[in-house]
Amino acid sequence: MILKQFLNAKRERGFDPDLLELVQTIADATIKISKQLRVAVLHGHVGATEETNVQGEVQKPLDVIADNVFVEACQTSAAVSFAVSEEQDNEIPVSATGKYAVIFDPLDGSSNLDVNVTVGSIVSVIPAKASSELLQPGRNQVFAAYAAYGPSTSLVLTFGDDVDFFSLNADEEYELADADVKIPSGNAEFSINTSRQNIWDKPVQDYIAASLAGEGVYTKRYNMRWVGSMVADVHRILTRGGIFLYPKDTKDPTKPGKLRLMYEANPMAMLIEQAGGAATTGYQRILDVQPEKLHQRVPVILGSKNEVERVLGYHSA
Ligand code: AFP
Repeated sequence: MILKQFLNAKRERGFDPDLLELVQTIADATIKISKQLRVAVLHGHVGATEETNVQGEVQKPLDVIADNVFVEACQTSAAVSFAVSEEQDNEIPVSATGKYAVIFDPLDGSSNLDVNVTVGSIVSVIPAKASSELLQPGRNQVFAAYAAYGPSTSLVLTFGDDVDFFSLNADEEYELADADVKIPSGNAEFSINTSRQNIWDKPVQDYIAASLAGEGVYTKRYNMRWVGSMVADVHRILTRGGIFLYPKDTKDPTKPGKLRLMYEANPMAMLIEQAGGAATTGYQRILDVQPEKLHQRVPVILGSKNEVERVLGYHSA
């Protein structure tokens, strides 16, 4: 089944046609980005620009290209009130009659671009007519998705009922590869940047130490994987289980974690929960965090439910 047919079936089941059309537009934007990525080296689009974004991060040419693709896609849809991008300081007003805000990281993991490692796009859609309505907790999302640009291009999405996994076929159309995806439990594998170990929050230090030792409830010593593109790491966990952590640390007290709430943590948390997993800051369910600003950062711990519960056990000990 291709995405168009999947969305038609949703229409028949009473989903908002404007939202479904918007999702097709978002999917088309990711196909455009996938095509650009394939030829990026040949077009000299790797390396850095001379610009930095609102996060203070150096922009890559493909960050800018992907951002333009997303913003232009949003601008073609009358259903969109605002576009909010990692690459833009402020929200971009789109249509005065729009009812959905599209919040996105157009190209996540872009420091992996120069070495041809999987990167992705992450998207969240919330109901919002006015800019005063943008700072909503993630539980209000009506749609979340990521595209992973790897050996194949994957689109994984949820409308809040289940999680469906599409793969780009030879005709450049998204074809359903797996419906109602559920995260397996029991995969003894964690994903964390261990170079920051000495500054992690103490409960996370204790959890990782115990899982490495294979002590107590841990029946074997854990394995580690870290791509450094959240999309790739989350896609692996969604597929075979395990846990992803970018915890609170002591590096900079003004930054409670590295990842951004509204266009990284929230959409991933919605997908993970819908797939039967869990997502927390260590202290609160991610989807219940009340955003105070668009580019807010938050600690992220997500993956197989039993594993996230183990980490939470160290926080409440
Ligand atoms: P970039 O987009 O700057 O490459 O950052 C990627 C990211 O936001 C997320 O996708 C990764 O999980 C995380 O940062 C990697 O962080 P480290 O640089 O600490 O490995």
